[in-house]
Amino acid sequence: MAAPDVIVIGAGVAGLYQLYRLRALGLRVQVFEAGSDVGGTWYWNRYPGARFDSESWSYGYSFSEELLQEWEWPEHFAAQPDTLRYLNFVADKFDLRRHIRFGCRVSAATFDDASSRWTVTLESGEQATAPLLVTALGPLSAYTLPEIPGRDDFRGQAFHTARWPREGVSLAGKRVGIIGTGATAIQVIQTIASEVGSLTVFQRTPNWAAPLHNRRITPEEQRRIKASYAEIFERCRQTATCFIHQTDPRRALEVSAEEREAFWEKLYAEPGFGIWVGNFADVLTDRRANALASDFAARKIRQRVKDPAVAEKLIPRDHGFGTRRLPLESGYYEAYNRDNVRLVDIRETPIERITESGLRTTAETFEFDVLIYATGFDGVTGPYDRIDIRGPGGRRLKDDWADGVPRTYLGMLIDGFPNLLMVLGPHTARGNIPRNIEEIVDWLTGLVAFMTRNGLHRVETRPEEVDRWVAEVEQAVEGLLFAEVNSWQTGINRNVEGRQVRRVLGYYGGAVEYRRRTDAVAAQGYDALRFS
Ligand code: NA7
Repeated sequence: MAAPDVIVIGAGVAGLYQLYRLRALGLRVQVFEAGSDVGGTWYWNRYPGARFDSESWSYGYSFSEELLQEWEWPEHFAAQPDTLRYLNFVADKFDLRRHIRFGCRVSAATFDDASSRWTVTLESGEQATAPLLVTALGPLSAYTLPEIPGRDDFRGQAFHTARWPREGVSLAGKRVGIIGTGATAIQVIQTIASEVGSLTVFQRTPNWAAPLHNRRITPEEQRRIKASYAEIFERCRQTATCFIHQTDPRRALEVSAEEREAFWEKLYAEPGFGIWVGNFADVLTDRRANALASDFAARKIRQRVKDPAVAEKLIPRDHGFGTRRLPLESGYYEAYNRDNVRLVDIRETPIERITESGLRTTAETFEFDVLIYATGFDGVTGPYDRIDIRGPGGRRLKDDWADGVPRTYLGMLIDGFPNLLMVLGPHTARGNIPRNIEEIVDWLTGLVAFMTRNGLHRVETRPEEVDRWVAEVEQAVEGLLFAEVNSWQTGINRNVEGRQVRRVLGYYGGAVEYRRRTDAVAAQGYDALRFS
């Protein structure tokens, strides 16, 4: 292939669509992907039980009516194998693979000021150059392992959930330990509990969780879904999170106790994130409203978990309902009613070390055949940290984002790093991720088309615009209870040095406002940017 016009890093949901759009402009696009195939998040996260918490029919790409009509989601919340099959279907249908090189992890990217070109270096040492560089790295691709002494000593099988072996793992009858109780662990635990010999869950912080209520899509529903995609996507465009669920305008504190309770019962019985992002308007902003919602969710846990001591351990005390990403579950709490499942609170009895045959807490020794690390990710900025990105004069992105605090323009460009375009980088609106991705890719494609049309070779931010955007991003989280809580969404990861201080990693003014802002910049001929 002749030298590319654009290098894209990543062939997940974002990279595939960005490739499709840039190629349609007539540009030569080279994608580098670390995995051996397409799919990104859905390629790596093959752990048992991995599936959407978004409605499948609101998750797929919206850009091709033909694709929408051809593809059939089997379930309302698709499992990982179906999503991976979908992304492969997309790659084949639009003949994307020939632009992608697999097994190519990018280790560095350097901008040459004189030629205005990026040089990308792969781990193999091979290099490629192009005027434009698009990062489609995924916000949750830099997985992290806990720093527990003896981690390499374990003789059984051990893996992070994001590196679940492609060939699968036989768990039948095995003694399994799992560290972590986030959204991932919850999916694993409820899925494998009935299959394994024994399952020991090591919990540091319990999370609130609510029922997913997944089921198969009937043929009649399939017809209806296919006939109403335009309305579905329009509905997603009108919500702050791009999910189909719209915040209820009522306030929990203003309605009667009966009305409140009835609404929460209804939400608890309904599929998806309604109970999180379609709740009363004040649940995620008002401490008293949030406490009432937390009481409701705690009562549900007590009803579902038979052993009262275990139920109490599963109830979060350090954060309110919905202030961390709400995991959706299918029988998670009932898993603890099984004789072969045990919950170990490692705040009471911390893990001292991993041993050859299992692990040791301050109270007990455990033996396992398989040890699962469901210990999360260095979110959003982590993937950027793992590439040595250098702008003109050797300026390092790691220095600019000192302590992992990002500075961006609209979450898509970075001051001092010309021609670097981020898809779903820090400071963008995030929720139902493919919806956010499509909008960002469309915007970036518009920018590249504008440059091509006008013979412009270089795009940069204006420092004052970056200052303004960063200030807006910080302002947008004010008053949101989630900002006061430790989670990957607030930039905390105790397994990574320098990730102990909360950071603002997204634009939380909502997707509608984000779209209004980004559309305005485009409508004004990208005046907010500098070109040459
Ligand atoms: P999360 O939500 O970050 O969860 C990670 C879990 O692992 C969480 O329970 C952590 O406890 C636990 N953890 C991490 N490090 C340790 C150590 N050292 N010891 C014990 N426990 C530990 O990641 P997920 O993969 O579940 O979900 C990520 C996103 O993917 C999710 O939000 C969805 O959007 C999809 P902690 O809470 O830090 O005490």
